[in-house]
Amino acid sequence: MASLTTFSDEARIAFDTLADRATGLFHPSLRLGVTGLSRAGKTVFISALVHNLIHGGRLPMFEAQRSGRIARAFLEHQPDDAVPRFQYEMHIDALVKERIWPESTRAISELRLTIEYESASAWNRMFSAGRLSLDIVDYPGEWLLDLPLLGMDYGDFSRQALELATLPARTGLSAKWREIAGSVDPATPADEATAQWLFESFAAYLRACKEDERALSTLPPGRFLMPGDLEGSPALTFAPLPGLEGKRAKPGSLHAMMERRFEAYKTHVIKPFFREHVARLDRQIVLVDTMQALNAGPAAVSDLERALTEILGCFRPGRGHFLSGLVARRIDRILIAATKADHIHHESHDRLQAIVRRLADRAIARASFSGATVDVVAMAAVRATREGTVNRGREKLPVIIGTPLAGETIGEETFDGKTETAIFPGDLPEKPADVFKQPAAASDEPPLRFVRFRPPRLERTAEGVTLSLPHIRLDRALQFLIGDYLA
Ligand SMILES: Nc1nc2c(ncn2[C@@H]2O[C@H](COP(=O)(O)OP(=O)(O)O)[C@@H](O)[C@H]2O)c(=O)[nH]1
Ligand SMILES: [Mg+2]
Repeated sequence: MASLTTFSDEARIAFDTLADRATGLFHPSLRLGVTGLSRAGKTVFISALVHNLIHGGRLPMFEAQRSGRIARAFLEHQPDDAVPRFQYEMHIDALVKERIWPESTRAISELRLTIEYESASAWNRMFSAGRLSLDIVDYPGEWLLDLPLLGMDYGDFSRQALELATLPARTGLSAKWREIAGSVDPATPADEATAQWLFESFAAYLRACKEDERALSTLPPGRFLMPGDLEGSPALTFAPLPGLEGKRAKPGSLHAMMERRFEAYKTHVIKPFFREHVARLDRQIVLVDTMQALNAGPAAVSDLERALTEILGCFRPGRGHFLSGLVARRIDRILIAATKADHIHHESHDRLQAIVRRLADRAIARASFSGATVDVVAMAAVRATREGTVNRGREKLPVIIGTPLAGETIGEETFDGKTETAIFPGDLPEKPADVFKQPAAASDEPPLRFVRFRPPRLERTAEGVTLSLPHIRLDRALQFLIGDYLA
């Protein structure tokens, strides 16, 4: 007879789960991480996902919903008392009642959605309570990009920061900070005012990169851009120093003070975040604003690819990776989602998806990464536009129609936030590889025409029931992320 000890750990966990289910003592739960850089669309995605599940939205590609097996979905008390709750009701009020986009969040938050369903198989119906708790964790992608710092000491960090700051795209933005940093001697006695001064100018440079329209990738430390609740603490008041090669920090020096704070940042900020949040996730969606990168050009696309490579490495660190000792549970499915696809015509959706596929494949090939299934999707969590065609001469142009936000402009025209308008958004390249190439004739026109639209007006049925938020391919995303748990 096979003994239990021959089971692999994973089989054992599966066995435990089945036993737990059979005794009915345990409701299965699934932790879904939602990340992406700020403004990628995390808040909108979570709000739309929950709203569509609670209100029985149109989700034909989400099998459990299509086949009518979902009895109900409702919000419950979240399992972690120390994590802020995702402000679902507030965000939905903004979207649905006021037709404005919800305010962006700047830290981590969590929401538990419980789904009652009938299993498709008789076997599962016998063992499962037909109840799944989905714990959705929203956290800034900026924090994730900090993880590589765990593999560095203060000297490495300083050297790398200087290297990145002197790349052509960044020299101008970093000039002020480099001048200040070059004017202090690392061996001078430690002094709080100097530390503060260096930190301020370094953080200002990081913010300038973030705001730059060339869509430069985000540089660590992530909390310098998204501090959360640690703003002003010593662990967040440091900066890289130039010219440390081969030098050891003298006790009491500025160098030593910065080094200690950098180590504190790793110990008190990065590690707990990774251990308490990232390492506990079962599934992950990474939202990327691909269209913004496409508009900014090939350098921004390569930057995005680099960020994806780093992110994938964090989710499934391979053997010998600096994170491998910190991981208990491993993410087995990752969805990379290009958001805001409602800005382009559906004829371009497959092209957008092919571009993301290409980015993901290149990132997977380069990352120290294996074992998780990665899929991609081009989607809009909330669809703010409809489609139409406009005749121009003999040509029929595919257009999108929506209400641009007040103050948005195209050419000479400025919109008032009330008027609907048709826009020809432009075409994405047919061959995904082209997005990495510099266009033959450099033109000033970005490839896509971009306006931000107001959230849509919700339609009502004849009986006056408000329908759920419209979307593009949100159901596909759901099927990949949680479909198998409801089988
Ligand atoms: N049209 C459209 N705009 C979106 C969508 N998702 C996000 N946005 C836009 O992107 C902005 C940032 O989204 P948000 O969810 O707050 O980003 P977060 O910082 O990642 O939480 C919003 O204010 C919207 O203008 C979408 O599905 N469709
Ligand atoms: Mg947010």
